[in-house]
Amino acid sequence: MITLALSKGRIFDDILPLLTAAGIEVLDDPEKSRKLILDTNQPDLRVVLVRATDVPTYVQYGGADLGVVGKDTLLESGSLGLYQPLDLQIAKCRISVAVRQGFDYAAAVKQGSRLRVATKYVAIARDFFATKGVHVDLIKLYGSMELAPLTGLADAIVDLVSTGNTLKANHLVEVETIMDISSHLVVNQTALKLKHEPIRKLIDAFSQTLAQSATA
Ligand code: PRT
Ligand code: MG
Repeated sequence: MITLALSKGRIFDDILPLLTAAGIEVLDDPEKSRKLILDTNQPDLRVVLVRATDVPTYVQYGGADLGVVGKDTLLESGSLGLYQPLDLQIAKCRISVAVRQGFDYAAAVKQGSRLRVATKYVAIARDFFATKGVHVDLIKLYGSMELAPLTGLADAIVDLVSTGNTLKANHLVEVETIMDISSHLVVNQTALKLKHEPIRKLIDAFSQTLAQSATA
């Protein structure tokens, strides 16, 4: 049995076409069912639904053989010795610095005073500002980062952006892109050895589809 860890929402929705192209059909709709273990049309493949941030942990400890996870989550968790064979090019977004409209970010950075930055991505933010030589006080949040600059909790946030609509709706502007983000396939190293054949088959099926859509 091969166990694939996915998170509900955009990653699940975006991986479906890749699964379909590989001949895999998930037999339950996670938005309708409360099941956490979903069967597929392949008797030896099942899907487990976990929080996006828990996917690397499940795969690291073998609770799942493979998983699909955003590069943001992987970088933030330190990637834990997982084999990362494929960038699946799904759930694309970017991780950016944003501030309140009218806040002079360039001046704040140039002045060399400490910038207060709120984020869920403390490791990514620390690396980014350290490389730039900007002194920051990082404030760890678990959600609604957009609120931080509006309430005076922070000068800036580091958060994921896709359309930019959420920033706009909260009178925030993106001032720097830290990196582009997409979701990657991660594989448990032991599973890769012990279940080499079916896992290899799945990786090959995904990469074939990706190669086809790249040339299409
Ligand atoms: O939501 P939950 O707390 O359960 O967990 P999660 O946020 O870790 O999971 P989920 O499903 O929201 O995100 C999973 C992965 O999707 C992330 O790790 C990213 O790699 C990827 N992804 C792609 C995104 C976005 N696009 C995205 N837009 N994750 C979050 N967002 C947020 C963004 O920060 C903003 O708040 O969605 C909101 C809408 O974005 P705009 O710019 O389109 O308005
Ligand atoms: Mg979310």
